[in-house]
Amino acid sequence: MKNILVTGSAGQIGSELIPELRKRYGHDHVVAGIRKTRPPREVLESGPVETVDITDRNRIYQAVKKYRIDTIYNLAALLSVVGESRPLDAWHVGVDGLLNVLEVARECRCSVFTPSSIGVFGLSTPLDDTPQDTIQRPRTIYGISKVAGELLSDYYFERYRVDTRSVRYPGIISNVTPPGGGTTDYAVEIFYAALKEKKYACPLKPGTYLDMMYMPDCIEAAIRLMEADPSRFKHRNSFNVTAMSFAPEIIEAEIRKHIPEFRLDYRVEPVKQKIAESWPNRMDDSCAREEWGWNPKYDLAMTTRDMLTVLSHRKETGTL
Ligand code: AKB
Repeated sequence: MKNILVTGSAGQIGSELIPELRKRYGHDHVVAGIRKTRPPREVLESGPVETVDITDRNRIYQAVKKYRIDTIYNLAALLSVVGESRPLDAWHVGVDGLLNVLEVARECRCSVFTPSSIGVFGLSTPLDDTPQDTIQRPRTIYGISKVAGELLSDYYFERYRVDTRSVRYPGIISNVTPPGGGTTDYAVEIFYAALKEKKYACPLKPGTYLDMMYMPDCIEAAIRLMEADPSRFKHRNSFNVTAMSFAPEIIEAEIRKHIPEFRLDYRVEPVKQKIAESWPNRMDDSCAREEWGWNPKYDLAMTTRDMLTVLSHRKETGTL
């Protein structure tokens, strides 16, 4: 039986990963590490909760000892756009924080999952069918800290045999906790706007293709990778993973199949546009498929149907 600590529990991924981990491994075996922001009620009430700020190594150490933790899902991070307005914080949490987690993991023999991102790539990377092993010269502090995180995680594996694993997530589409501060957030906001206002002002230009994934696949990727037999790994930090790639006008067309009156216009935000243009159009994730069986279930049509079903229900019950 595993004992798991999740940092960044109030975030977009943490608030949905924790309930799934608790379902699979037992409610008392999954500790939600929180900081200032409160996670959803379900996370707070369904199992143990501890205050864990990853920039404080001692707090991580105490939580790991108290709950005899053997696996850490280290989700605490600042996303790409907010990182550009707070670069020192982005580095402090993304790199100093990760180093603290890795040090505790080395001492206490924990496995560590840390999400990386499409943000690790830049304009000198091949943007179509982006290979697993390629040039990584990002221009954002978020991307730079994620590259550093990938390298540190591999270093801790090579040097100390800490079992570090990670994936390069694309934009994540979800309906529990909003992402907040990312370049790909438009692909979540568009669904709320379509239902509430029947229109949306998109911050990215038409033709801006980006990789995306629906939350159930995002969670499956993390858990499946952490459960995988490492004897098949040729890589660890980090695997390209994607489920779909689209530009704003493609998701607009998909939403209009359900809400024909929906209209998209464009109010381009230069910071987001510049970041999006430096990220892949579509990654090649064949290494993840071969080395640990990555196999996403949700394409754009299924994601759109499910998002609109869930959010429509919330609209009818007055909770949207
Ligand atoms: C962001 O847009 O910053 C994130 C990411 C792709 O890493 N969603």
